[in-house]
Amino acid sequence: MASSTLPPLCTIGIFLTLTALSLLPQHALAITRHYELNITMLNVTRLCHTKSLVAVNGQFPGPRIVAREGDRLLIKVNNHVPNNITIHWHGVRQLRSGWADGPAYITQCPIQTGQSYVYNYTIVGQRGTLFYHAHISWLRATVYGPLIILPKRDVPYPFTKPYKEVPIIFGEWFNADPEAIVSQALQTGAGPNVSDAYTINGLPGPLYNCSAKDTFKLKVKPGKTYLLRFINAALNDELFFSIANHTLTVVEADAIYVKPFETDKILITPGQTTNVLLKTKPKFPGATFLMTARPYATGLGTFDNSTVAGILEYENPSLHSIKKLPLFRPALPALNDTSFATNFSNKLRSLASPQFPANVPQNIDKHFLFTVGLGTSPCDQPQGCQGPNGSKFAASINNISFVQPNTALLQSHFSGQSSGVYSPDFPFSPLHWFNYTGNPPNNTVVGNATKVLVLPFNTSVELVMQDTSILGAESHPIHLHGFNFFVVGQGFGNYDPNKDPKNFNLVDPIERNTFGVPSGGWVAIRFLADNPGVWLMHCHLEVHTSWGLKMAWLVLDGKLPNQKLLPPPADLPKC
Ligand SMILES: *[C@@H]1O[C@H](CO)[C@@H](O)[C@H](O)[C@H]1NC(C)=O
Ligand SMILES: *[C@@H]1O[C@H](CO)[C@@H](O)[C@H](O)[C@H]1NC(C)=O
Ligand SMILES: *[C@@H]1O[C@H](CO)[C@@H](O)[C@H](O)[C@H]1NC(C)=O
Ligand SMILES: *[C@@H]1O[C@H](CO)[C@@H](O)[C@H](O)[C@H]1NC(C)=O
Ligand SMILES: *[C@@H]1O[C@H](CO)[C@@H](O)[C@H](O)[C@H]1NC(C)=O
Ligand SMILES: *[C@@H]1O[C@H](CO)[C@@H](O)[C@H](O)[C@H]1NC(C)=O
Ligand SMILES: *[C@@H]1O[C@H](CO)[C@@H](O)[C@H](O)[C@H]1NC(C)=O
Ligand SMILES: *[C@@H]1O[C@H](CO)[C@@H](O)[C@H](O)[C@H]1NC(C)=O
Ligand SMILES: *[C@@H]1O[C@H](CO)[C@@H](O)[C@H](O)[C@H]1NC(C)=O
Ligand SMILES: *[C@@H]1O[C@H](CO)[C@@H](O)[C@H](O)[C@H]1NC(C)=O
Ligand SMILES: *[C@@H]1O[C@H](CO)[C@@H](O)[C@H](O)[C@H]1NC(C)=O
Ligand SMILES: *[C@@H]1O[C@H](CO)[C@@H](O)[C@H](O)[C@H]1NC(C)=O
Ligand SMILES: [Cu+2]
Repeated sequence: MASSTLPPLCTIGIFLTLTALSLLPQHALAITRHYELNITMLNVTRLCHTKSLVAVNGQFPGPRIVAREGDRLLIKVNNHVPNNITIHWHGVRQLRSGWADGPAYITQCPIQTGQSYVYNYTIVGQRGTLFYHAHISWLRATVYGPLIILPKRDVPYPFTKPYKEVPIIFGEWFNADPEAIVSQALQTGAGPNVSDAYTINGLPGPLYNCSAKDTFKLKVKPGKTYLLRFINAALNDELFFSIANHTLTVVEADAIYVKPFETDKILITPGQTTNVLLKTKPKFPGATFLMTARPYATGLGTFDNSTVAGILEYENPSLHSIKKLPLFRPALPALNDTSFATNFSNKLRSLASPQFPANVPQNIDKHFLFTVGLGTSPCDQPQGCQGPNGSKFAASINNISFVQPNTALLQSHFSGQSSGVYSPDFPFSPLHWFNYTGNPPNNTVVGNATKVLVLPFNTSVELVMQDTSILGAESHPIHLHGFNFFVVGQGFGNYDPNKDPKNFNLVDPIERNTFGVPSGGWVAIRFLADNPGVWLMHCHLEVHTSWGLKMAWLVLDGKLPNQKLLPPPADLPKC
């Protein structure tokens, strides 16, 4: 019954139950949506390489999950692969339901082979495009899929009603096993092997060898408005994207409506989502246009600089009368075009309407300054290491490279057994000042620890994240679990606490869950710590996360009953 009212998005393995029908007004029907995700091995061939990869329900990318704002989701994950697994619902606020967030050893122990776990959470105050992905080691390379939150029934979009909605999810294809790649890199200390292709909905497209048949095609009718729901699920690369001869209107980012603006290119970092309207031309029977994506890369390391392409194809009403039109290819910014990145991110503003206000914290309780960047750790291999000067690559926040514990932080916190698991003394600011974006210090060795930063319930936080030039300045797309944040300011060089706050936008800054710390610069964000639990914050370039560019916030319970973390579900996996 309820599923028939969804737009024509396919809903796989879903059945619905209505709860508390009599208690709620018609527009606020609380629906529980059940999904089952079987994690299984799947043989997939791309670029003439066949490999067995970890997939969801025999699909690659994984199936779509669709819900409406206000719905409860009960998603049973069954692990049928040799690897440990967890799933993260990227961007979902998880109000008081931190047990369902998913990062391994932060909010839960992994679901081990043969085990199951039901992720149980409600979508509160969010609508738009998000995604789910594995949150353990590099399994998210192949375990990911769209998570689409429709507005409440009878609540329209604040933009033209689209004729059709199409998720477009970017990924990275490795001919080798990504788990072997990360484990080799962490052992040798070198940068990990780069991917062999980028993908659109799992398909590399015609610009790669042996790949033309694996091309994403978007078939459109002329004169219609399409809502394209972009998701960057790539492991290690920010991406530029464009469709030849077409303009896109950006309307949403990270499931937050934005002031619409037109552009012919977008930039999307791993962990970000962007909804755009594509208005097709009035008539172009049989015409085809390429859509392409390739990286925005700022670091010194090597990266996959290849280009994924898909095809926008106008349907052909009279196949016989039209001769084949040429295929147009879009122009993308240079691989290192930081000024495009800056201009693009400056265009993103919250809609900030009465219905969708931007609740920017105005009075700040706590100010923090975190450096984010690369570094080294000493070689621990008898045969030597292949990182900088024979050391190993590392990465850190405030010079602390996060050490993954053997048990989940949230469980240790909840049970009052944190001793020996984590310490609550993550530094508020760098312990030593240096010219963060100037000549790097000679000593690049990072410290390592499992530390959390403790926040009382409802603390309003301003955090400045400062890139460093150690081993090269680099853009770091930082993702915060459990919250959205407002991006109130950004700039290049070192943050100046006396001058820069004057220019902060406290009116309509973009609100999102992932934002790139500019290469060689800083970003200031604000959020209200109104969600008790342990919340990971990390670079969404998986290589940097693996090197330790992550930390966790511990938000304490509030005094009122509805300000407390709920108890863990009975089936929460054990370590
Ligand atoms: C998951 O696997 C179980 C047991 O193999 C099967 O009964 C169920 O239909 C599968 N669910 C989906 C959504 O594929
Ligand atoms: C994948 O291919 C291998 C080798 O061809 C085969 O042994 C295996 O059964 C296949 N696995 C699946 C899940 O189809
Ligand atoms: C899901 O979580 C809610 C809130 O904690 C709880 O009331 C409900 O019983 C849970 N449902 C299942 C199936 O565990
Ligand atoms: C990484 O690349 C190197 C050089 O091409 C190769 O020797 C090595 O086997 C690759 N590692 C993995 C895990 O595929
Ligand atoms: C594609 O194949 C050709 C011929 O085998 C080769 O020269 C070229 O380097 C390949 N290109 C890529 C991107 O692998
Ligand atoms: C597409 O754009 C190219 C380059 O700007 C232009 O030469 C061509 O005429 C355009 N084609 C169409 C069908 O608009
Ligand atoms: C991509 O990288 C390869 C290998 O590092 C290099 O040879 C090639 O010139 C690069 N291509 C572009 C377009 O930058
Ligand atoms: C970008 O790369 C080009 C060469 O590919 C180089 O000439 C230019 O200086 C680079 N720009 C920046 C800002 O690094
Ligand atoms: C930091 O380094 C930059 C680049 O070398 C330099 O321009 C700047 O003056 C330095 N700042 C301070 C405070 O030393
Ligand atoms: C770094 O090393 C160089 C040469 O080895 C030395 O001249 C310089 O003073 C050192 N800088 C610092 C900050 O220690
Ligand atoms: C952590 O730091 C200690 C020194 O405090 C060092 O011995 C150890 O190798 C480091 N571990 C890692 C994983 O970097
Ligand atoms: C899976 O996780 C458990 C609990 O943390 C751990 O003991 C085990 O070694 C892990 N297994 C694999 C294959 O990583
Ligand atoms: Cu990073």
